Amino acid sequence: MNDLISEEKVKEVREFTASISKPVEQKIEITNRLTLKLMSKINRKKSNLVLSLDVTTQKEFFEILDEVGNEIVMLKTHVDILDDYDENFVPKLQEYAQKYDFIIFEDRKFADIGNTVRHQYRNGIYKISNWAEFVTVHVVAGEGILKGLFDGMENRSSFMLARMSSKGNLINETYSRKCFEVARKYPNVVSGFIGHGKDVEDIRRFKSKFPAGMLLLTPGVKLERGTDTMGQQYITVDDAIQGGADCIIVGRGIIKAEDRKKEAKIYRERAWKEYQKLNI
Ligand code: 5BU
Repeated sequence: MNDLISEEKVKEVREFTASISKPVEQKIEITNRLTLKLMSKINRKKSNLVLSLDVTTQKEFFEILDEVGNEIVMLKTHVDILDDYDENFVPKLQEYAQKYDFIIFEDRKFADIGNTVRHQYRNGIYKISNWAEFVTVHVVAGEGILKGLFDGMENRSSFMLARMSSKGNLINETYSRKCFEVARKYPNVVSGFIGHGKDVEDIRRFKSKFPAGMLLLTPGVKLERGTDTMGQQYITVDDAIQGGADCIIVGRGIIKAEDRKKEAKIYRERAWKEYQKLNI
């Protein structure tokens, strides 16, 4: 018997069985304030839509936000791709976040030793820790990265990259499981995971292994399945939400649309409809 099934597999099956046999009515106590804030905004705004606003000028950035700001629960930035970043950007972004009622999330993907990420987060031109409530983290360098980022910080949290949407990425199941182990130790600064999957069942299996109370945000989402020319892979809104995504992250599906406002509404409504089916 021992030769037929590895200890790792046994552990995995146990965890999966435990996760699906939890009574539905069992309430999980979430203590991470940012997670609670996001969950309550999702419900209040009736939106699971995170816009990935990957444009390179402030003009375009704020024009698009004026069109779709009402539809989104959270805005995901890559602040370092702006050609014309200046000191006016952050105050204006914060005004927009107030006006349209969304959370600011910088997809910085920190990945270095604790001391370095500490400075990358607080210092330099962008001073991300001053304005982004959530950031993304590759825990590849070990848990010191979370200490470097968050020791001494208040009201800040992160999403860990536990799977990626890009073709040929090097993340495997063992790595994802290690992410869950680290996250379990830092529930006050980890709100969940970025993750993707090939279909609904695959995403469900992945999410079933999450530590209790952690959220799933899924990028690589469009209205139709497909790919781009640089390795991005898209699943549909329904795939993501039915698989257990709490939010979908959508970039070009919206920002390249002819009528961005209309398109954002379509994504938002589709996601919310599916989400309600699973969360009533
Ligand atoms: P798109 O235009 O919808 O393909 O943009 C997706 C965004 O999500 C983009 O900002 C990526 O950096 C981000 N992303 C992703 O696509 N896949 C991943 O696995 C992770 C982030 Br992590």
